[in-house]
Amino acid sequence: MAAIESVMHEGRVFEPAASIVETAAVSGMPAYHALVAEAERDYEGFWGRLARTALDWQTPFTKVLDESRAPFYTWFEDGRLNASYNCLDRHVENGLGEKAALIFEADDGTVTRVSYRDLLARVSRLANALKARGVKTGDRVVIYMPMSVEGVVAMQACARIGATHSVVFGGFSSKSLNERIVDAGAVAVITADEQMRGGRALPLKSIVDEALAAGGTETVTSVIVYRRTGGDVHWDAARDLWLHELVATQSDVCAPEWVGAEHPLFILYTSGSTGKPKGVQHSTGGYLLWAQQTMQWTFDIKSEDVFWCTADIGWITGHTYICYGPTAAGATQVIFEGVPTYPDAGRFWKMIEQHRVTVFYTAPTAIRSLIKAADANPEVHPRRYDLSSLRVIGTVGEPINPAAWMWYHDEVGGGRCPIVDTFWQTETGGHVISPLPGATPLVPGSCTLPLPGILAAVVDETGQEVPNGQGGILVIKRPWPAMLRTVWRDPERFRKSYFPEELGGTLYLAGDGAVRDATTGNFTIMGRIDDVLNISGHRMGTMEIESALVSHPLVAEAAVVGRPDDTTGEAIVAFVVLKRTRPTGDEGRAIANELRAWVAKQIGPIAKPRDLRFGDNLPKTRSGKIMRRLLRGLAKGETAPQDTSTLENPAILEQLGEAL
Ligand code: 6R9
Repeated sequence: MAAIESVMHEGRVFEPAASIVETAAVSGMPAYHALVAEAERDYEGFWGRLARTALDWQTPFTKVLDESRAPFYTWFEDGRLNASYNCLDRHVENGLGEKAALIFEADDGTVTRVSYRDLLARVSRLANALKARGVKTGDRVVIYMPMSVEGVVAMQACARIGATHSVVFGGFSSKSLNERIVDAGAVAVITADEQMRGGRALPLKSIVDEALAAGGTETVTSVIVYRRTGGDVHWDAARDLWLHELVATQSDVCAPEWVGAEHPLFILYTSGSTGKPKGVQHSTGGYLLWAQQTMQWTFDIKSEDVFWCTADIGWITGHTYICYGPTAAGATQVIFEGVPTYPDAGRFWKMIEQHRVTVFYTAPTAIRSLIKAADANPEVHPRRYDLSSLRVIGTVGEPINPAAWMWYHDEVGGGRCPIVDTFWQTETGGHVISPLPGATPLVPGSCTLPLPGILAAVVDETGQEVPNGQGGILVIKRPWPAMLRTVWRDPERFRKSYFPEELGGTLYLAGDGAVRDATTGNFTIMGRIDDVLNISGHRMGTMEIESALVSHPLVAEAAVVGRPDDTTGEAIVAFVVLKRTRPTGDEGRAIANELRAWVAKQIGPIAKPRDLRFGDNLPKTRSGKIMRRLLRGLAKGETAPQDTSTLENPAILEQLGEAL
């Protein structure tokens, strides 16, 4: 809570510089308030106007919003369009064919430029190849790819033919990949032989092989492999195909498949409060509208900008602000294969300098680790690089602490670039609460105000709005076009998770706590209120990690909590009871390492517990409930737990407090 306290007492305010206000898409607070008022006055008219302006429709829509099947809202339903057409063809038709769409920098520094015309041709060839393999509109295609031009091409190719993609982050294990392929019922998997990160080659194709061998994946008839490193791969001639061979014979013209606005553009799995990740399903029209609109509002994107979002396409940020938003806006963007610390921690700054990046978007966890690196080694300090091209800088994924905000502002932004601290989620499709760079006065650590058309509020447990200054539950009061449509194959889970009866059934529950400033109304996000952890900006369910742990033959019981961490935001702490006696010393450390490796194998390295504690038991109430509040205290290193009167077995707290 210390970080939140310091945000709430934050008195510094940074007004946007006149030079930014002058040219911004939303110029000054009156312009922001005018948009907010327009949405309040005529909600459907507002969204209809934006959708008609931002997107090209093959068949115009006649109705904006249908609430008759709430909370299964539909937007622009009788309109038809194609996402890939809006991201590629229309720019080529408008004379931007030679403009750079992608500036790809590989792990080893090699740079490849891809123009809009070239990107369209590559997307069309792969789209034709997918069709030739029998992939049809509405089929699901799983993409398990490194950061690459081919990764973006694969997503856009699916969109072109109306196939619904589901990208799985390349750090997930074969088991996680298998579960997602099975749940999605994918007909094809697009992958690479290996990926390069920080000078090391890491396997992808062999993980796909394992995932498909694990069963339940009979629907998959094609595995398309992009040759990235040329490393050895096992080959199954019945289903495996080299991407370069497959596209070589295809035409570079492919008519886009016009789909209804509600057609599922993609499914993206994310962690929730149960052990099973949810397939968040997004639409084509509403989603794409917001991807493009927020590029204009939040990033103030202009035709001469060079945009760089450092996320991976495996996360929602890489979907909205790499694959779809920048291309829909016709922008030039940098995409990066590697990691921020290779060959040294000056890599981001060097790339900004080299590519003259103007709008830069990254995660607080990256900023915090680069602060540490710069403190330790002045050679990699941002002030050693020419960052004068930067105009707007942004963050996403977790709260940014005021100290990191100030460093980002002064050392990276040179004190002149507004910081857009964008709050949003896999489910919201795009930004929902964020400053506008040419309007909003900035307060370090606050994501400030809702974007026009987003009716965010803070409520109590019964759904009643609480006064500003009082903490509560973050909700959105009306549907918006980019919101998730459902949980894939589980509409009941969608309703229960996001529109709970307890809050009245009509409020969208974000899953975060928040407080609004008493005078400005600015929002400060106070972190998740459910059993979801945020590790380096990545969502991880505690239940998922617990079920991975208890599937190990040695483990009887496990409870997972988060503890605050200076660099990663939160760190995973696991309390474990073994089926044998409690191990200590070297033996305890050896078993802890084995369990960490086990979790990495079950879910992926990001889910590995930082700390593992063994006990003869877990702290439980007399009715047998695990007391997570106590575990969170122990994880933080608190020794004397608060109130243990309801605890069945107080003695074990001492055991669990012992670090290995
Ligand atoms: C885009 C993305 C969503 C969760 C969200 C919240 C946290 C994201 C934030 C933020 C504070 C911000 N979060 N942005 N917290 N300030 N600017 O990250 O999506 O992976 O689904 O995570 O991340 O807790 O609920 P996702």
